[in-house]
Amino acid sequence: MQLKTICTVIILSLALLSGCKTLETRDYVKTETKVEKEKRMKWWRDAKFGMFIHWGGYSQLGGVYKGDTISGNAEWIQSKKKIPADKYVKLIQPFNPVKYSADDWAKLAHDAGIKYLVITSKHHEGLAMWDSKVSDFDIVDFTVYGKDVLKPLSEACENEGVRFCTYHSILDWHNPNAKGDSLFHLYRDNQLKPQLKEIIEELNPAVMWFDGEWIGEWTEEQGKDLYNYLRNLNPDLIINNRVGKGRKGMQGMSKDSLYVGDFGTPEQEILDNASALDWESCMTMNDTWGFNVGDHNWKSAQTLIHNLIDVVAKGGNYLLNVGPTAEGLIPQESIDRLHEMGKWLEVNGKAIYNTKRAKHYKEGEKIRYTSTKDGKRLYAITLEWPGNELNIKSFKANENSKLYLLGYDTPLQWQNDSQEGLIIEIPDELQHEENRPCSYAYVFSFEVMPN
Ligand code: FHN
Repeated sequence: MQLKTICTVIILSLALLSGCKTLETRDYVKTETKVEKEKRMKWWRDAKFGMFIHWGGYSQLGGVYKGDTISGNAEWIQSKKKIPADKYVKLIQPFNPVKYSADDWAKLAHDAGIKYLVITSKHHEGLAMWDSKVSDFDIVDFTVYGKDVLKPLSEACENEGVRFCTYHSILDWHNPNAKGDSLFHLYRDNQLKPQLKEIIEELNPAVMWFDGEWIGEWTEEQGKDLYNYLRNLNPDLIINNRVGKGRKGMQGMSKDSLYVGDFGTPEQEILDNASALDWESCMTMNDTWGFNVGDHNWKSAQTLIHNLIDVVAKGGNYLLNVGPTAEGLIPQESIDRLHEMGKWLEVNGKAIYNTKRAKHYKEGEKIRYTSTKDGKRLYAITLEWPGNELNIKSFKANENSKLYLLGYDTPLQWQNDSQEGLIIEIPDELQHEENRPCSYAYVFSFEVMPN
């Protein structure tokens, strides 16, 4: 055989082999090992705090239709007001968020101590928020704005060290094929899956967060198929449990471990107790996900910080929502609260990020616990100022441990009392609010006595 022929045969064989490789698909649902899963989930488990962003054509309406402001979820306005599809598209077409700055949003998230951001790539209304080649019903081809918003945000997030993730609705009010069993496969195969492939290839989200899975057309089997399809495109991808049918109503945890998905998704609530399963509580700051001009029912910064602490002590993540306006601005009320959270985390982040559940997650109503991964250091987080003395019954400090209030340099005096437990003395100067390192909640850190 001539050298040229041999080379051609080798090149063709290699091409064939590499071609075969791309055709290989793995059933991740059935075959992923515990070690592989631990490795994949690590960053997410350590991150603890994420930002949810609900932004789409519905933001153009801001919860108002024909002069009437709806209460609650403004992203549902099309359904709540029974707006016919042809009329709805005309209402959202003028969407033109000229004040949108991906850099500002990513910086806001970063400064708030947020480690990952989950934005709606498509909500139930069906409008794709990136330049999709699969459909013209996207922000670039359909709205006045005519520009992609997700790509710039994914880049800005990367610059700020915030992981970019997407939310995607399985249900779709726009595509006529998405309703009814006989045509659903056309929507699934010609829009849903190709669009998700585009998102992975162009935006590389770290998490794909599904929703709208409750429709009758969607089955657990399709959920498993979609999960495997996406993981084969990006093996590191993390996917929530709403990709399948496991979610137990709003409580959001999966009915059992046979259901597909990497983490449970309690919505607008926090689990009553600690859980060893992966879970993330998603919550609004007021009473709506998408921007609603009439919703002023804002949770206080204190409530949001206490929620974050409670969730983390119970072993979960906190995904806190903002609903930007049609102009592309995150409401000032949300910005103010995120600043407060950032300030608190700047002082107390050690007790939140990279921690694990402690042996006890709480003591009474006002103390929560977290622990370093090695279990050697405990963080006792009090949800109110403890006064002159803090008494802890659930843990003792190690003999030679120094005990600190995070943000205050001088070690505190303490003793392990055989009857009372650990007693921490709090200096007089800290009794004055202005001398304390932070507000809202206080972290006492010490080496814990093993038992
Ligand atoms: O219907 C949606 C709602 O609009 C919002 O997106 C939340 C976020 O978790 N999920 C829904 C219902 O579970």
